[in-house]
Amino acid sequence: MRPETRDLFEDRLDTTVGRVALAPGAVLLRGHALADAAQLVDGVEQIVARAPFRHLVTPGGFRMTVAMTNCGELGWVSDRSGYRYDRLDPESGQPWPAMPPTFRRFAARSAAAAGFEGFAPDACLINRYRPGAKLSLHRDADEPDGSQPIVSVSLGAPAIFLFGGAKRADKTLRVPLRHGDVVVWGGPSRRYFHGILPLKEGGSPVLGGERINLTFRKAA
Ligand code: MD3
Ligand code: FE
Repeated sequence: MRPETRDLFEDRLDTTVGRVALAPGAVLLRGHALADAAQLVDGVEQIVARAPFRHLVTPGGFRMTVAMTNCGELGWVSDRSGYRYDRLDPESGQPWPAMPPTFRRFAARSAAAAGFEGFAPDACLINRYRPGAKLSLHRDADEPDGSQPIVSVSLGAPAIFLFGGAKRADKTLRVPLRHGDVVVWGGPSRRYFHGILPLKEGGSPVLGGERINLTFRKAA
């Protein structure tokens, strides 16, 4: 890429509205959730009342700095025995809270805006970042159908998203994700390595300096 082209691309990554193609099948929709943000945050509060945020333990025995919960028929969990989707919240033994219809509609609308018609998620993983929390480079590979996209919504404090490639060692692009940003990950990028850098203190007063990320998935 010629240097001036790269600059143009990096400027585009920093815009406040509009659409940026990040990779084959990956589309960033800047500010696409702004009109729905209050409803999404309300929904998260209701879910968290029944399925509180918790710091899961990885199979390697590390406690994650990100706190997680889920809604929908399936929830993503991790413990010493491995990662999996489960119908029950292991903390309560009860099914995960239902996915609010507003969440479903929002996810389907976002996927359609990126060219994926008929997206019907059955799982929504909710991640909470407080200052210092991060998500190490990983791949989302626990969903059986890789042709189904993932829709992610960022709320609250901004974070730097690391977007790699098909191999762990591939160079990573740094993409700032802010309140109201939506990314649809489909096609080859669905299996790319990605992560979140440690959240900064005082990033934004929205949500008291916390960052919430919702990822809508088809996990069955
Ligand atoms: C790229 N969450 O929950 S969202 C995750 O901000 C996760 O909490 C991050 O990675 C967060 O698994 C990043 C963006 C994201 C989500 C899923 C992806 C990017 C992705 C799946 C494939 C490729
Ligand atoms: Fe991920």
